[in-house]
Amino acid sequence: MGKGDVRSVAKDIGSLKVQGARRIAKAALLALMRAGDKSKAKDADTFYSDLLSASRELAESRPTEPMMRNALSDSLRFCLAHIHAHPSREVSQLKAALHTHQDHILYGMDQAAEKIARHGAEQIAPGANILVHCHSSTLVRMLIRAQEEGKHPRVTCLETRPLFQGRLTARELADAGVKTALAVDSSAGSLMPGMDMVFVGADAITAGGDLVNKIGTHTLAQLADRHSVRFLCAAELYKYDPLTLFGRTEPIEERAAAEVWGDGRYAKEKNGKRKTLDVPAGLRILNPAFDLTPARLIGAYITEEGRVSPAQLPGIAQRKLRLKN
Ligand code: RUB
Repeated sequence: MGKGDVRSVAKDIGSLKVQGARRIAKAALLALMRAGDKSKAKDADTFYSDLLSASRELAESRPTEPMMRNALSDSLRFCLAHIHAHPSREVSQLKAALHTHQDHILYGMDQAAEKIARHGAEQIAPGANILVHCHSSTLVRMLIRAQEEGKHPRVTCLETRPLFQGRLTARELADAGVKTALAVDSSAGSLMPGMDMVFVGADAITAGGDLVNKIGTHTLAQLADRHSVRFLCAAELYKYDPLTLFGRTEPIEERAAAEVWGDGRYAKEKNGKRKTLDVPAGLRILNPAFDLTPARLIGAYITEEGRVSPAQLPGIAQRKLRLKN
């Protein structure tokens, strides 16, 4: 099975070469598809266990990504169901059926993103001032759609330390002709009174309707609440983490200290070259990648099924994931 491919995609996800829940889920699913296609297994059981180990390796690349886990689990479930339903079929037939199913998942993700863009654009008033955080492909698509519909939103992107994904958002929006500004994260408090809405993406949504998204999202939600600014989240239902229904706490990824310490102003010149100052002994650097915004601070989720409240979302998502009828 294409282990190398799986390993390198897992590495790209872990290093944020591939970032954002949707891109991560797609990259992981494509890696699993390629791994399945290349499998040399002669029987269905071996094929399934190969698929399972590839899926585990991919799922472990970033801990706070239920969209990836849901897409991988969907493939595994399909594979098992197919083996049970057709025990005498050749591995080649199983592979072909799985491939078709995975194509279907990928197509569904694109359709969902398109629907979210349409539903989200409806929420945007002409000329609205919108504050956004980090880089969400779902949100970017929606803002560009609003622009194409003639809404001409004015979007302010927060830089999103330490890895500055907000700059990526700013570039994509500016390239698409959206009126865009870029601001440092700590300006959020002073910018908030001038905003009509805050729009963010999602990495995970819990059974209680809480949102896990890029660190700083919770602060924005509190500020929005204080200034009576609408706080919305663009999220495909695949972001729901079904395990939280059974008491699992969504893990918050802790990333490397080097991302925070970096080589910003705390760098010194040495022989004409910039050199990062060493981290002082005993200094602990905190770098949680995500935080949790409680459901009560979220105005609505914009999903492929339309605008839903945080209380409604878990039930709707459970139906989509076929956890209930
Ligand atoms: C990205 C992030 C995004 C969500 C949603 O964090 O928090 O808001 O993943 O993205 P990171 P999308 O850069 O650490 O992956 O809408 O593309 O799924």
